[in-house]
Amino acid sequence: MSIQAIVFDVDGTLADTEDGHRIAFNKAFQLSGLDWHWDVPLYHRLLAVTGGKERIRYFLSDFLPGFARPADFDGFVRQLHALKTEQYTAMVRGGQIPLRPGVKTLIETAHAAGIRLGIATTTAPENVAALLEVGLGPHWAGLFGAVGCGDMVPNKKPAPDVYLWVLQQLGVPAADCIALEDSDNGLRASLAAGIRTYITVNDYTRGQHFEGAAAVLDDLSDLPAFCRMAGLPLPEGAA
Ligand code: XBP
Ligand code: MG
Repeated sequence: MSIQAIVFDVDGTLADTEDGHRIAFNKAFQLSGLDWHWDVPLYHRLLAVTGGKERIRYFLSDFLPGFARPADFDGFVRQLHALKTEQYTAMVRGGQIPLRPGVKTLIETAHAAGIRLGIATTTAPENVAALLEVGLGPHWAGLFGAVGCGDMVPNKKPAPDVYLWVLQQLGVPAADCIALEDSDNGLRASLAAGIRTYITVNDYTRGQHFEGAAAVLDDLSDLPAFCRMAGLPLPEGAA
């Protein structure tokens, strides 16, 4: 059976975003008068937990247990994360985080060939909209049959929830779908949903373990080679 749908992870896959997130977190901490600073080595460790709000909680529980938590701790985390999202979307809209090589052509080629497209991400919906408005144009949402993100599902990656939700929305069985991911958490989620998954690594995920991936690539810069491997229609003009 030919591929009926492609489901894309966002952070690290559509674009190399994670250091932008790290910088946005640090800006939000500074604006909030907090003396916290997430450097690259620490952020590598914090990425074990998906979801920005969950990551802040993980940082406080495992790296800053002495922090005096405000009475409304949930509200504190929510407001801090909302401030971070403002910083991050401003960076994205400023053009600082472009789509990775081959991504735009893959999306446009697959859409033109009638393949259903989905997004399955842990990041906030505002971040998806900013990244794809800049990367694909104002009508980006029309290219996707389902956009699963952030708190829409009860359990974030590595749980399969967001992938199962997207498959259900697209009405495509997992066996007729492929996924594109960048991280071990993401791969565990897509494999648990029964989806054949291709990995494109980045500096934050290169050293992770990807057992079960259909292939592990540096990126999609040789898009015709990827399309042949994955059984996808070739981009226009590809031999
Ligand atoms: C990666 C994540 C997200 C981002 C930060 O998402 O785990 O939490 O690191 O974004 P993806 P938020 O599933 O796209 O790889 O602060 O909005 O969560
Ligand atoms: Mg990712």
